[in-house]
Amino acid sequence: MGWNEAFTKSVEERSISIGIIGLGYVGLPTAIGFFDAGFTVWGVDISERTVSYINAQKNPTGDPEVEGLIPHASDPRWNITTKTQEAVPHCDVILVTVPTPITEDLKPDLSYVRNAGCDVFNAVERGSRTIVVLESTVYPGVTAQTWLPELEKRGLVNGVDVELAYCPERFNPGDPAHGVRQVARVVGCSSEEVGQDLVAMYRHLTSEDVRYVGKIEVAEASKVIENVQRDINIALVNELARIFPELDLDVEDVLDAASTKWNFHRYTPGVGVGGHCIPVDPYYMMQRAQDVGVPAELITAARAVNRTMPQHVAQVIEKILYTNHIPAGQGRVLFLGWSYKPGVGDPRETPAEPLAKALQSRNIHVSVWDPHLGEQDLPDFVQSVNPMYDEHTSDIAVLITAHQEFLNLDWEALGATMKAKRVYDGRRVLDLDRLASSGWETFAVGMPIRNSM
Ligand code: SAJ
Repeated sequence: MGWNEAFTKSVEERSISIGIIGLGYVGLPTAIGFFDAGFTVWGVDISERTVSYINAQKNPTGDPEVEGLIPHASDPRWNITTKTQEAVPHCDVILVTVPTPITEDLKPDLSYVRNAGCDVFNAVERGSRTIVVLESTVYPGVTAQTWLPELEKRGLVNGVDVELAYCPERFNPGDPAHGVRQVARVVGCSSEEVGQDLVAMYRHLTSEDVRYVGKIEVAEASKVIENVQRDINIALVNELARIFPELDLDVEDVLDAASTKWNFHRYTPGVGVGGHCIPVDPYYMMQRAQDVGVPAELITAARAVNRTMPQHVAQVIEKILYTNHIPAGQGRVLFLGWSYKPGVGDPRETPAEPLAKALQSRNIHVSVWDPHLGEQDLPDFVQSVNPMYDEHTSDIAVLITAHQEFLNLDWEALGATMKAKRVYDGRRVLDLDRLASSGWETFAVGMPIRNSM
């Protein structure tokens, strides 16, 4: 079981078996994708709940991409277990799709990657050249730094017992146009032959381009800078959203004008940057730069701008309440949304949390309405409401997440539940002119505070 010269032919014949370690937002769609492409799949997750949900064909993640697509547990090509050691002996290739979060002190947490590697290496057959591919987002050097020592401890050799490779996941939650079957991939591997064979395999998963890019570190670096670039671009517009209102300019007017230039890349200011990718991956790059003594000044500064956006917005909201003569300690705010991005119920790293905390520290009460999240998904220091039914008497509604439900909202109905018809568009997606014409006081991130006070 593993790589050999006939691997490409085995891929074409679908006679190889593929293991996926970690069946979350990335691993489960990947397992289903390779199953649908005709391969035998062994999926592993440490969570009994996840494994039992999948074996009952129930969606364990809430990710719409897998809804109704989980194969039946009786299919011999579909094997789901909590035991890595049960799956590994059956697999020629093992993909590791486990989380790579950051710690409280903003340092990379590689424990999931290390532990998953150890579980695989403990069960791999010596001399099998089992291909082990890390897909989680890391920084250049992590695959070697984290896994090679574990191989050495077990007397295993890369190129003899295993073939290590890296193929970053590029999965966009809640975006059917960019699921695991529709995104381009890159493969890094110290052996070009193995790398090219992995390209052949991944070409059965995605309809987009797949290419070998050289050694593992090239692929690791490409993934992390994709998200670093995005964080920096968003930080620019968030910084401009703080500057232009002081110049009595609406940042959105300026960005719309600038966007008429052919190579201006349009981003949108907001209450902050959430998710398990964009606000996390830069810390991986910063760590690596620090390791080699080259300061990542721009990356660090951009992160600081985005991370403090909630505090900036809290100051603006406090000012709005104060200038509307709402006594300190009596202000009430209704969050429209909590999830870090529209269309999904995902609270990970959501800027709503630091914003709510900043408002609470100013004795401002926060109620939250997010149709994609339940009360159990929200922290206990906010009040979960559905304003159409629950008393909340808020002084201002703050749009946190551009869920479709809020873009199509019955604003008259919401207005009737508010203490005053006041709205702050934290994502610059509302038609503020239309709202103003129906009696709403309108405010927004990056917009000068013009309305009558
Ligand atoms: N955001 C802004 N302004 C923008 C764009 C995003 O404030 O102009 C905020 C969002 O509200 C959100 C956060 O940034 O809170 C992240 O948004 P995102 O659209 O980047 O969504 P993610 O975190 O799901 O990013 C994923 C990433 N995909 C992978 O890592 C495989 C990212 O690389 C993709 O570029 C992104 O989806 C995408 O293209 O939508």
